[in-house]
Amino acid sequence: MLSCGIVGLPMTGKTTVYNLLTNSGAEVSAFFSGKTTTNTGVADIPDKRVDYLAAVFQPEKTIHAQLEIVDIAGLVRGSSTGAGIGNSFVEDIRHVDALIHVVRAFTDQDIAHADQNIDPMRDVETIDMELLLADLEFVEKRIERINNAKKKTSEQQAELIVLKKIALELEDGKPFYQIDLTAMEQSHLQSYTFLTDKPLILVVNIDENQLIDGNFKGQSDLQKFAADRDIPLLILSAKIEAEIAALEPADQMEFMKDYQISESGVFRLARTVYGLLKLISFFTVGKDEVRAWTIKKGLTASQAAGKIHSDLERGFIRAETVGYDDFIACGSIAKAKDQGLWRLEGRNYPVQDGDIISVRFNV
Ligand SMILES: Nc1nc2c(ncn2[C@@H]2O[C@H](COP(=O)(O)OP(=O)(O)OP(=O)(O)O)[C@@H](O)[C@H]2O)c(=O)[nH]1
Ligand SMILES: [Mg+2]
Repeated sequence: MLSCGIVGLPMTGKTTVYNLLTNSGAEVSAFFSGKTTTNTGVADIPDKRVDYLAAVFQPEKTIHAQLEIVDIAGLVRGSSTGAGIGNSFVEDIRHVDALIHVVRAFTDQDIAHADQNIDPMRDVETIDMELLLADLEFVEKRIERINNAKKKTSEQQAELIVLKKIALELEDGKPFYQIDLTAMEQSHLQSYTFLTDKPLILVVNIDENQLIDGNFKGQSDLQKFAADRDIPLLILSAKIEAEIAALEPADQMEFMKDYQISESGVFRLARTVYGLLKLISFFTVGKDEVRAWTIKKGLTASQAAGKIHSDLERGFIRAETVGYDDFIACGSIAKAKDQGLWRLEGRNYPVQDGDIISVRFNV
């Protein structure tokens, strides 16, 4: 399963966002406790198409696409120089596929800010720096480990040269994704991942007044920063969304209308992650189960079949396929067949977002 890590300064609403995404009740506290608990959970990716297919097929089980979400404690500034509780727990998100950075814009006298006043742009830069320092520390540890080896293999010697080059660049303030590396150099890094190499989404957590105003202090700077770097920026109020999520469905709609929220920010967030990771969904349908499967865009029919079961890839014959929109237009598989919209696709067919697929196979 693909995964996302949530980062940010302390007390920005990370765990509140995590709870919304994963529908769980991890502890949020109004004071900085210094605890470094990491929460791990699974988020269903909301998808109206899945809900519709479930309404049509009335299956026993409906399974949405899923993402793993990892929520760590707030990173503190300057921990590399020994400040506060340190940031070693950031290693809990080294394996994730993307990062969600929750930035505080909300004002609340009762919730202390790590840097006293509200300044989203500064906070984004602070966290960028902490991620970079975490990468530097990671590289330095590997360098030290190789240096401590009694006898270095030629492989290790080559790796050491690459690691030293990266360390110099990181020290210069260059995030990993901007460092030029040859294919040869990259080949020595295959087992490593870097925090400053991961796709990133910025989530600005606003308060009620800012939601009503449609603006927060520093918004245009942040929007320009994100646009220049091609970083998706989402603005939402975690607190209001949490209040809405606690209501009965009928009241939820009412509440959202009041705030002129057309769609839950957490829905938007889940969708943005999906887009950022270049993921698409295909569906399998039936009486027992309607299910969304997540694949990277561009996978072929036989590779997609392999996601369901390795036997389906090995013994792949054909993928019986109908596009979601075609299916909706026809209303049933039988009608789609009548109208020639139910296609037989071969193993190299690139699966499209929304394809409803039934794999013919033989093992
Ligand atoms: N006023 C206001 N308070 C919020 C909002 N989002 C979260 N909070 C409050 O801020 C406090 C911290 O929220 P958390 O979600 O635990 O924040 P966190 O970023 O996970 O904090 P750490 O894990 O300690 O770094 C809680 O009291 C929340 O209720 C918001 O949008 N507005
Ligand atoms: Mg938290």
